[in-house]
Amino acid sequence: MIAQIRESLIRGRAPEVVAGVAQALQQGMGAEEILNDGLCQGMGIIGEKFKKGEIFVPQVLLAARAMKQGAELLKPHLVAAGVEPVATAVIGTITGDLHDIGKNLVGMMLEGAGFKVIDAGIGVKAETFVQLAREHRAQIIGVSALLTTTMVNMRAVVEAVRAAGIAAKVIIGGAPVTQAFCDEIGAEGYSPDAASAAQLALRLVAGETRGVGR
Ligand code: B1M
Repeated sequence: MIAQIRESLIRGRAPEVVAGVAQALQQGMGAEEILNDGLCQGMGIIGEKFKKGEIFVPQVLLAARAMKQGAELLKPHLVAAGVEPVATAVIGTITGDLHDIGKNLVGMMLEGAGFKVIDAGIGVKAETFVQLAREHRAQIIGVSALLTTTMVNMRAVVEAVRAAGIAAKVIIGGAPVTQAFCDEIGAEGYSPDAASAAQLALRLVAGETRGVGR
């Protein structure tokens, strides 16, 4: 069934993906398994095909739409309901970058871990992250980047947070981002996936000063 979801996603068939996800949930499959082995792996294959020039932007967009609709169905299963928020997190995709699927997953996982999430959207400037963090008294600022050309803009967020003197901790992630890059720009943490980003945020809120998502 997971293979079928992946295949439908690769073909960009959103209704099939939604039906597959619904069926998998009905049969008792875990939401994280469906997300990671079905939807995320499918998008990974799309990325490979795009890189090799086997498919083009329209097909990637169709797959992205299918991914979003499938993930939307999983959201209630990933998010804890009716719990008092542990803290507030502002999340967004860095300026110049419009990839938002990973960022949206991070948002879902943070909500699942009990955070109140303020989603600043895509193409978010450093000043906007700071302004929202101040306004909402956020303890975490989560920044996503998918392009090697935009990840460099993450440094400005760290610098703006320091300059503003706010207490929020900056965590970063996205396909090209690494722990070494995190250390280089002085962000408080990096994590390779959405689930570990939420765990990292929890540890930072609990008092850890710097961390790595595991
Ligand atoms: Co784009 N794109 N894209 N794209 N796209 C990539 C990123 C690329 C690697 C494809 C490739 O060549 N193989 C490549 C970047 C190359 C590079 O920089 N070295 C690329 C390119 C080149 C481009 C354009 C320039 C193409 C063009 O126009 N010629 C263009 C740029 C537009 C822009 O942003 N200014 C572009 C456009 C697009 C679409 C609009 C068509 C679409 C985005 C749709 C959308 O997001 N709404 C798209 C897509 C879908 C992709 C790929 C295929 C898939 C990305 C994705 O959603 N993955 C991608 C290839 C790839 O990554 N394999 C590609 C699924 C998602 C769940 O994973 O976002 O990595 P990801 O999130 C992961 C982790 O990274 C992590 O958690 C998630 C998993 O749990 N994570 C965090 C993410 N953020 C985090 C934050 C954290 C912690 C963890 O803490 C805060």
